[in-house]
Amino acid sequence: TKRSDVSNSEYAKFVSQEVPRDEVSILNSVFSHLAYTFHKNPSNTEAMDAYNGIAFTIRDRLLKRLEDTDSHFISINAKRINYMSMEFLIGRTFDNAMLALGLRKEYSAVSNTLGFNLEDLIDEERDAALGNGGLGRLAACFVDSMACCNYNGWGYGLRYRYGMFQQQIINGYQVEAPDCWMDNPNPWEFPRPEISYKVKFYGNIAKTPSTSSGYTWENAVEYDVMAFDTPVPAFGTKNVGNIRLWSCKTNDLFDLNRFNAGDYPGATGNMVAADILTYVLYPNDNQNAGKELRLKQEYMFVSATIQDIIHRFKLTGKPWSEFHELVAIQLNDTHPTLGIAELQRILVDEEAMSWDAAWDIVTKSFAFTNHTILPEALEKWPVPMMGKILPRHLGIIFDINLFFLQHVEKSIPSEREFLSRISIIEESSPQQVRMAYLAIVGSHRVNGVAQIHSDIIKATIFSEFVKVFGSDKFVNVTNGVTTRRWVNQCNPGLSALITETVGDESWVDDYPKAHLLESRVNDEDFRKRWWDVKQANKLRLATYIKDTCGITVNHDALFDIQVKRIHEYKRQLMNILGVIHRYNTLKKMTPEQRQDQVHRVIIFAGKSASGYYIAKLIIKFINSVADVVNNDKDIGDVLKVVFIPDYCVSAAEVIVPASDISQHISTAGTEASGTSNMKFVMNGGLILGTVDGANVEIAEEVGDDQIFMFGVLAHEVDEFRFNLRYHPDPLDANLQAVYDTIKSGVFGNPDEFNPLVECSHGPGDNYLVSVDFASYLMAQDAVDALYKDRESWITKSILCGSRMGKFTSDRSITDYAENIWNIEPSAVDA
Ligand code: GPV
Repeated sequence: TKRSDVSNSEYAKFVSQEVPRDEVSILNSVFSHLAYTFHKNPSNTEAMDAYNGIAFTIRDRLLKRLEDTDSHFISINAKRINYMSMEFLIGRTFDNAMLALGLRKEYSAVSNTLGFNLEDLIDEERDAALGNGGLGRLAACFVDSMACCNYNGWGYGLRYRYGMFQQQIINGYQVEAPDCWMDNPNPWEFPRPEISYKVKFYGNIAKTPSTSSGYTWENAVEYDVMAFDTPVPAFGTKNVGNIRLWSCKTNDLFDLNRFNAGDYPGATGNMVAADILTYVLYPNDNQNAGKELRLKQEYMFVSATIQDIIHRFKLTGKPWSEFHELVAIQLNDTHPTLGIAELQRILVDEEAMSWDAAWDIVTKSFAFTNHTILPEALEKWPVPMMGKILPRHLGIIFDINLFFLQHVEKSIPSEREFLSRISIIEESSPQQVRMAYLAIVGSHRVNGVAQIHSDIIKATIFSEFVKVFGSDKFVNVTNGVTTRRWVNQCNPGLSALITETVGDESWVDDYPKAHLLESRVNDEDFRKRWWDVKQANKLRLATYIKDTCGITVNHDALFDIQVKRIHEYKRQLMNILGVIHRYNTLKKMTPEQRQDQVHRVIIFAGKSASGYYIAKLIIKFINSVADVVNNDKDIGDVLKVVFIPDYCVSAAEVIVPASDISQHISTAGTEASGTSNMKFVMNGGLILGTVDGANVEIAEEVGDDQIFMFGVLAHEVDEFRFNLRYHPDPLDANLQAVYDTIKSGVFGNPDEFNPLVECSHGPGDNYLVSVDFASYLMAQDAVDALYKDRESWITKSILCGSRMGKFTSDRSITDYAENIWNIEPSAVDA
């Protein structure tokens, strides 16, 4: 008998067994991992060991499902979505996986048997923080939803050794420390050394008749890039998703001869050069730093991914003409746009395809999501830099551009000016490659992430492309968030209420069912429990604040929360100026009047890009104001200001369920969507926001009355900016009083904070803080008034929570599947 026959039949028997789900079997597998994976027995098992031992048994169970899912999709030749993203902000996996497998109770009992509380073990896990903010978290929600909705979808990204930096607050200032998340064993990844590809940089292009395109890429530096798979647990289905992350193999780059000669730096130089490619995630959100190493990261990511996609496609044995029927590639912003040039290069240089046939495949496979209109975020690469690192790709991009401009000239007779405006190459000095333009030209669909944003990109930054390609190429897919993590996992109290109302847990992957909550809005007992759940979540956050900041806050106060990346356009500055106004107002009152006011805890959290001077100054300013307010005996509990350090996914899971109000107050037209706004409202928080991003659609769904909206509208912004520059109105008296307080020096040296004064009024006020300030304060007054009327508040909170069905990422993914990917779901156990 052949080895394969024996092993295949035995193996078939083995894998057809269900992995046991009972407590005793689970406990035994935990013992086995403790003993044989980690060299531990129950007497020397610490919390970290217990977490690892348990997590590895979950890992086993996930891997089984991952295998089953993969075989299933291969067997039916399913089309696959390849979601390409430089960021996946996953956070923790442990709790999420237990809930997905439906084994949380069993694992809780097993933890107790080992002498631990499951909640404490959950806190042993380090966040996987491979992303900056909304864009990276969206990618994580999307792979969750693809798996949950039974789509054949994989995420592709980079395995950064250091994720998003850890933020310390020292003397009020942000200080960055490396995020050493790989120091512990990671139960959630599977190294796949057998899956590796060569990725090339530098070198030169030679004309050779031997290739069909006539070009070869010579003298390049080559690296081996290898895969690490991260299974994505899915709730309510046996499908499991996958995020494939790339990293360089470095061992064979060690130079033994140099080492033997005593040249240690020389011996390891090439290893370091390869390793450093995936050392760090660039900590910029909505900002393009243009660093050479980042371009190399992007190309390494893109090249390995496209090669992997092609490899899988070839296994199907189908002709190239069917590539786009089996492969969809979604570009999460422009960061993976080089994939367009890479696929074209492989097809024409290595697969001997004609330019036009290759280009047809490329444009039918790729689609592009835009996440911002902020000019400083739009990626551009200098032509000389790209020519040095990726000479062949630069040539291909010039050709793509040439054919594109020729097409435009033919179809719409246009002047040179028009052509230079839409050219992929910006004629600056040096020339620059406009990545968003390349992404549009190389894709069959382009989408924005909320209706207002999709409308704005068509009318502004991409308007010329609408003329060229027609309006239908540009679509909207409003963002969403996974209800598995952002309701079921982070808010057990609320989840129990929804489950009781719906009758079962089906709402977790069918979120529109939460609308049934509305039927209980007049039920006294239900209303009380709804309120109690919020109070319990606020108590949990108060404890977290005590532990992380040492500040005692009263959980009966109104919790007013703004947590997100620190950015001028998000206007944390307007928030803190409003806090100073509140402080001034309270100071003028008698003690009796003060006690009569709504007590508030104002909570901030968020990281600033390390080189973003104003954002860092805003953090210092918030902390300086907090110091004064929190230590003012007159104020006491009436007002507290808190800056929670090191905002991250696991912190958000404690913060989000605890809001009464959350603020989403970007200057109209600047926030593409926002996604935390959705999470807060799902968890029964009301929002105070501008008419921007997804706030607009949230208001449509929950009703204008349920939401506190203020501020100028997107189409008015330009005119206000113009007026601030040339015909400024007199300054609002309240804002002037706030500036006077700052200038009096109560918050510290006023010179230090002067740049913040200068960028919040007059010609420096790019984000219209001074324009919106008065209406912002009015909206805040309305919040106070409503909070005093507890019954009305509870009604609004329930109505909001029940009407958020649209904002599950399952709906977003279904929109993508139907309108962009043209793909059907298929369950592994169906
Ligand atoms: I471009 N976004 C982000 O987090 N980082 C970025 O570099 C860029 C965009 C965000 C937008 O700012 C949010 O409005 C949006 O909700 C999110 O992407 C997901 O679409």
